[in-house]
Amino acid sequence: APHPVTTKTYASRAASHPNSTARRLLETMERKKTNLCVSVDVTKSAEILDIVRQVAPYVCMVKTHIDIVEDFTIDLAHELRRLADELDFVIFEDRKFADIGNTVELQYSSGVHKIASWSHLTNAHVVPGPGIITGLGAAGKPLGNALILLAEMSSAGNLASGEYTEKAVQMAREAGLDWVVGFIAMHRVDKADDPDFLVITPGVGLDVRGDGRGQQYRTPHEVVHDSGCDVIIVGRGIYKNKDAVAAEAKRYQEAGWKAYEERLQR
Ligand code: 5BU
Repeated sequence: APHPVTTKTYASRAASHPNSTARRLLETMERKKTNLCVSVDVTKSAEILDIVRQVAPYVCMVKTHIDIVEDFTIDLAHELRRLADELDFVIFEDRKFADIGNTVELQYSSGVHKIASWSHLTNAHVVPGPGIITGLGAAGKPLGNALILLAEMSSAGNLASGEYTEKAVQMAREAGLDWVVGFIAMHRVDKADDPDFLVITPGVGLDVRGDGRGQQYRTPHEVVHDSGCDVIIVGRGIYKNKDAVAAEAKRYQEAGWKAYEERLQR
């Protein structure tokens, strides 16, 4: 049976959310009628900013891998943050932290990237145990940021399943919704009486089922309607064809929103 939360609107979920980043995300989704997050996995600052400007009308969130940028300066991060306010989206740095609490706090707040200062949302593996959540929280909570945990992955043969996934959900419950707001997962991993977690889902494509390197794609309908996920993450499906970036973003926005509206009818 579908999780009860899947029939609630994004707006109603925003209204009662204790975390300001999750609230902003859910409000943005409702206002712009989009559950699309574009993953901008290109290596030049100018190209990142160009794609972000093109997709902005169709997204609730932009996802980065800041460590792939060859000409990174902190100006890029500041410009992304400025665009997030001007063009109305949330920033998700897909950092996948995976170390002890003390180290991840430093990796999150310091170094050249200073992720906590500009990325509203980031994510962490649960393999180190709950210390990773408190370590990141020391840097991110005072800034109003949010954290999601990797409960599942999209790639073939990954080990995040079964008991591992259940333990990730248990760790989120214990952390509190004011900091850990949900999961990277392929389906609703939470239970009916859980807090209102967000399920954010990569591995989304309308045209192909894989990339030959382990990625596995499902359609927005499979992800949002059938599996009850909240946000679809699309990378190459949108930015690969340089002449159709805005058109592809619109296509995924429409497909994702239609799947959400159909889910509300269940
Ligand atoms: P794609 O081009 O749509 O395949 O990109 C997917 C993005 O999502 C890419 O940045 C990955 O690093 C990211 N991702 C993923 O594909 N699967 C996962 O389980 C997680 C992240 Br977590």
